[in-house]
Amino acid sequence: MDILQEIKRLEEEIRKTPYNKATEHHIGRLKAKLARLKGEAEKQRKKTGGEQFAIKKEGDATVVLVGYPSVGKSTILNALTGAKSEVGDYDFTTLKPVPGMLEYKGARIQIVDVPGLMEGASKGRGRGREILAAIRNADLIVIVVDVFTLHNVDVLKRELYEGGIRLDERPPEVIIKKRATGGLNVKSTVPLSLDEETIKGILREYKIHNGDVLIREDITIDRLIDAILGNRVYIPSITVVNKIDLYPDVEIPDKAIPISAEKGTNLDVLVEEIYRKLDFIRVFLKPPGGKVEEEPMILRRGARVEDVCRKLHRDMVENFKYAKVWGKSVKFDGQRVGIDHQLEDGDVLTIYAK
Ligand SMILES: Nc1nc2c(ncn2[C@@H]2O[C@H](COP(=O)(O)OP(=O)(O)OP(=O)(O)O)[C@@H](O)[C@H]2O)c(=O)[nH]1
Ligand SMILES: [Mg+2]
Repeated sequence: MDILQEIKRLEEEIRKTPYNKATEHHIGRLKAKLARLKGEAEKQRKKTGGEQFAIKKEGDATVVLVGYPSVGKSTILNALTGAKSEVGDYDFTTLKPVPGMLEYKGARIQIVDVPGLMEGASKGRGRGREILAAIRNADLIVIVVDVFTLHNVDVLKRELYEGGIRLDERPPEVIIKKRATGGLNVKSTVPLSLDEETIKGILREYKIHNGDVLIREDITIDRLIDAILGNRVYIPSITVVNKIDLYPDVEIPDKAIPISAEKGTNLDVLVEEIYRKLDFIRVFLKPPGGKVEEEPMILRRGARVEDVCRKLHRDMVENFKYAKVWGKSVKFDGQRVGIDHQLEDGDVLTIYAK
């Protein structure tokens, strides 16, 4: 049996096996095996070529528009950024990623229009794998459907999932330390629904027979496998329903934003939601002995002093001595901090270099 057949067989068996305490361990092993085989199949495909079209990240964050052909992705890009991505009333007008820049509240947000994605993309249909690889770089994904194809939201989410992209999910709280001997030692800080034997069975499926595993959430089989593989990306998302001008009474799914890119309807709401979801913070720089700069530096929440250094100059990280911070991230004003210090919105920062 070749890998693809084996994958089919496993998927079939997982579908047919009812999930309960008695089958949990078995399903855990099957899912682990399935994920491993999919990884191998992916590697084989990569060897057989397929040129990548990566996006060069620019600005303070990158947003990618993802949707079926002809839903209006290029029209949206053009309306938001003034880019000139080709628009056509036929499928696959856009053949490679096209970037544009949106400036909003001081942030420079790169928006990227990628070719249409569809069912089977994760298996390589319609250059799907290259498109998925490009999408993985995004800081935010905007899923675009039009008023006639609302059901494609689920298809797109499934393809992204199969492509290793986890939407609106936090990374699993699992730390795995492999060791040479001593068996598997599983510890958790919260009560677990999964049996320890299921967890160990999954780890062994990945040839992890010795080591310490610390679990800090009530983990599922799928999230445990994601943690072991470690190659998933976790990206927030927004869903947009376009062409609302053609069918104003359509029932909009929960939390989705109805727009008309052509008529300009509701684009302000979309832009505000993009800005909000990107979770920016503003940090004000103060040169040593100088005055606080008026223009803030825009960073993502969770950013550290190191990220500021990188934005300032490529040698800054190397030449960094220490920094002083005034604001919410420190206990007292003018506190001296290191390069790993995490900043907060509104902080003032002075960097001292060698
Ligand atoms: N009525 C209406 N038509 C729209 C709207 N947005 C886009 N269109 C039309 O829909 C068609 C497809 O638009 P594109 O922007 O090329 O779609 P796309 O998603 O980039 O398509 P591909 O590049 O093929 O993946 C064009 O004829 C657009 O003029 C809208 O809000 N309302
Ligand atoms: Mg297009």
